[in-house]
Formats: sequence, C-alpha cells, structure tokens
Amino acid sequence: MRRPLVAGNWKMNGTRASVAELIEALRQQEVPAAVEVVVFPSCLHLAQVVSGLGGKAIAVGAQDCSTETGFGALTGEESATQLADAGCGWVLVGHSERRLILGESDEVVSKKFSAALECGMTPVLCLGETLEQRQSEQTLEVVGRQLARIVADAGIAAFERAVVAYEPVWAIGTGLTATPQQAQEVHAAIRAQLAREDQRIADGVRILYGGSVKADNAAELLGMADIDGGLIGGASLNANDFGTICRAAG
Ligand code: G2H
Repeated sequence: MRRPLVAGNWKMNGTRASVAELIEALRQQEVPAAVEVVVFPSCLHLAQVVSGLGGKAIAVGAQDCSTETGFGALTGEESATQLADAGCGWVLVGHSERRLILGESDEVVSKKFSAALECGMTPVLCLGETLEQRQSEQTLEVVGRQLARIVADAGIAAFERAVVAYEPVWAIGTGLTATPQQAQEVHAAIRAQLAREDQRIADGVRILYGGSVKADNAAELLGMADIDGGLIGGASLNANDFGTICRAAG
C-alpha cells in the first residue's frame, strides 16, 4: 500500500564532470516501476541533474532550503520557491549533519518543513538520535520530540504530503548500521506517534531508514514492516550500488 521510496543524498560531493558520469551511469540502471527514486545533488548541480535525468523516472530534490519562501535579501540561501522553479519536487529537512554541525534547531527545521510544503515540494523530515542518547536509552524520547515539534507546528495533515527519514546519527557514514530490528522498533514508534493523531495518515506515510545502507544490507533493512525505503548517502554515489538498493526495495 505504501510505494517504496529510495532517496540518494549526494551530500557535498561531485564536480560537473563526475556528476555527468553519475547521471549517465544512473540512466543505465534498471529500476522497478513500483519503486519511486529521487536523488539529492548539491545545489550547484541541480540544473545539470534535472536536465540529465529528464525522461528517466528519477526525481530530483535539494538537500536543504531556506526558512523563507519567495525572494529577498538573504545572502547564500535558496528558497523553496527557487528550488521548485529549478525542477526540484523534494527537499531534505533536518538532516543530522545540519542539526549537529550547523546548529539547526527544531524551530528552524520546522520552518523549513513548512516552507517546502508551501511551495508544493515534498519535505523529507530527518530524525535521529546520537550514540550518547541511544546508550542512555533516550532514542524514542529524542525522535519523538523532534517529530512532535513538526506535528505541532505543521499539523498532522501535513504528513499526507511529507516523508519521514529515521537516521540514527551513530550510523551515518560510520559503517555502523542499525540492525533491522533496531530500525523497525523506531519506525514503528514514529508511526504509532502519528497514528495517535490520525490513523489513516500514519498508515500512509512513508518512513525511510538512513545510515550506512549499502548494496549488501539493503534487502534485510528494507524488508521490515515499517521501513518503506532508504535514504542513502555514500552508496548513492555509485550507480551500480544505488541501482542494487533500488531493486532491493521493489
Ligand atoms: C545518512 C546517509 C544519507 P550514509 O546521512 O543521508 O548517509 O548512507 O553515508 O550513512
């Protein structure tokens, strides 16, 4: 009932030449029609990727957006208005690298989430706990608090047009992966929290797992009941690995 979704977060990687090669390699990949695929290149390469993947069933998103919509004096920012105009239908909000390294608060994440929706984009809301929080058994509390802030500000109906990604910080780019059972437990808790607001919306929302998903562990993770796809970092830079992960989701 929930269409599998595989998202590739290219992070701060790529040159025009390497992105051209990656586009060409992605175009060669067979992806089941049942699986929805979106890639998130650097802002610098959005236009190149939108035009390079044109005609392929791979959508393009941005890794971040401004809290402000429209146009104005905000040096270095891109608004969801501009990103949508550039051909992006999707945007990541609240990735842990932005929360922890760049100091984005729940308030800022919430504003970006609403800005994306206002401009007709699908926000992918990233949630996750640090290693210290997991070790002190605060995982569900931390993730629940991050989610509650968005539900309170945007309303549960917003989740009919949004995707959630659970990314344990300790598993991001470290080679450590949550076990399928650890991930499933948090995914189920996220869905239960949304279900307390609206069962139908909770049943329909897609919850992705992210954190060192690779070609060889994807099938097991994506096979769990409440894991509806993956947010893939490092492995999305290799078209063969990314294609394998997309096929595992189908
Ligand atoms: C988590 C993930 C993609 P990686 O950040 O967002 O990255 O797969 O490299 O852990």
